[in-house]
Amino acid sequence: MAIYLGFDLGTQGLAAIAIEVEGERRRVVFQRSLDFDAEFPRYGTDHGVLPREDPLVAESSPLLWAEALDRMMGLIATEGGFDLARVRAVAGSAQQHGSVYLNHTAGGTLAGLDPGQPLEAQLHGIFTRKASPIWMDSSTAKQCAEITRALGGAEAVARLTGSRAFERFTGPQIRKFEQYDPAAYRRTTTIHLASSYLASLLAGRRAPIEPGDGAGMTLMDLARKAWAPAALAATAPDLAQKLPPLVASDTVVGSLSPYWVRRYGFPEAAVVAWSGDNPCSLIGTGLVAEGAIAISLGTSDTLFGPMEVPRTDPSLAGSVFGSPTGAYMGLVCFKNGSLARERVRDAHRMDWPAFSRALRETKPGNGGALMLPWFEPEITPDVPHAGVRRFGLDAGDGPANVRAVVEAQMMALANHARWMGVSVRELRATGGAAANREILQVMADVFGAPVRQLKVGNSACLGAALRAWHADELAQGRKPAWPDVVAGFVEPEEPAIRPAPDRAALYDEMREVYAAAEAHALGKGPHPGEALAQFRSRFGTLR
Ligand code: XUL
Repeated sequence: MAIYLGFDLGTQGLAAIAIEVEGERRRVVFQRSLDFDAEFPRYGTDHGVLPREDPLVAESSPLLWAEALDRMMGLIATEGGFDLARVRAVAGSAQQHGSVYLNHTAGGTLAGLDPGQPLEAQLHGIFTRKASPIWMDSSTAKQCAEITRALGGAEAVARLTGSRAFERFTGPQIRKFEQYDPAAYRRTTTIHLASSYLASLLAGRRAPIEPGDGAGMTLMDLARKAWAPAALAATAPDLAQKLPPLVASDTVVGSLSPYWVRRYGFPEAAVVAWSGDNPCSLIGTGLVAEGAIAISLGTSDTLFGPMEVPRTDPSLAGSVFGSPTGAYMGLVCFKNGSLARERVRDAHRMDWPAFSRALRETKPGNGGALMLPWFEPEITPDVPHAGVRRFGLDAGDGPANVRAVVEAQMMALANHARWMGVSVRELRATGGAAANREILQVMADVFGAPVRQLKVGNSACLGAALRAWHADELAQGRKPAWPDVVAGFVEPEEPAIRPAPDRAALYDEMREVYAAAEAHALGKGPHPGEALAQFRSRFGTLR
């Protein structure tokens, strides 16, 4: 029976999954994750991010990612519990936007890796930039403004690429690199995304980029799924020569290189183009047709759903990426996800059970106490400098702060997803915090819709494995329909977490108050004091 492998390079760790498929028989046979801070302490990362003085800069190490991939392949070989010869194809998911910069020696090094030596030890000479900027970086406001100006304004950029120029997107990051270290930029022969870099390590050659992840670069013409010459010209010189080609998401880009075959005994299985974690999660949550949305509660909180034709967000807060199905996906991304929840948990010396208890023991609406949870600069809305705001909320009141951070996150998700125009009948929840039913209860109440957990918690990793299978079927001349590919893996768990009917009016009103507080904090509206007082007079007694 065939086995397909999926990897997920997250911000804080690397995960892998193996699925077994034959006809109607589908099951997960192996799942494992490696935490960067705990398992690879010599890199000195904090939650997967290298220490930096400038709070706007966020970088990680491409060597760490390679070492984690090597360790994971070894674990699959020794602890997978299946005959490696059964592995037919491998695909991956990676945190989006992050980039890796290689010199002219990379091709030869990757093709000639010595299976007797660890991978990481052989890669030191291939980089023109030691650290990789990642999606949490918000240091490129200047470059975003320059690119936006050159392309005729933010609306024009969004029309062309699916998103306005965001600071974390790869194009502005490349421009910054070229401006700060033009000599190293000139020495760079290939600029990879984290996804295409890891696919290259597996295939032993330069792997292409696919449109799901390519759309997060401010460099791709979304409608044509091709590099946009005007965007490349607005970003950095000679960029066209440095970018790998764009290929369809279901492309087999090579096979596992001799390194993996000889070092661990893998077969020459197909390596399928890697994609971003959000596009892979779309598949792993079973969202292969328009009309439903999922929320991923991970290092970033994201809300996403499939789109047949791209509709861009008039407020320019959201993004449109390619879907691995060949269609599109809408996405809203929040930087203050799990790390903000952790900050509140830690500030009040709680563990996760105590955090959940705090949610159970506090009342919906929090008696009109409100938080803007900007522990880090925020992506949605655009908040360039960190700063938590509290309205009627005592910073020392642990349980109230727990409810405030979760209610704020859910209201922000709901408010900023309106542009996608999807009437939410049901939500699928994924990511680490989706295991927490109390958090999902707040989600259900705020959205006024049932929330379903999924059997496989890491939907990005599962989505990668399903993409491997789908591409392998195509390569053999079959035409598997996406609903058949995901069937048996993505059915939500029963029972759903249902919204309490008496909370609908409360959260409808509270979402308006939250929007007013947000607008005020951004200098776009009056103090929400009056709106809050009205809300408290109607719902405050619930405390
Ligand atoms: C999406 C985004 C994050 C990263 C990390 O635009 O920046 O979701 O993909 O998960």
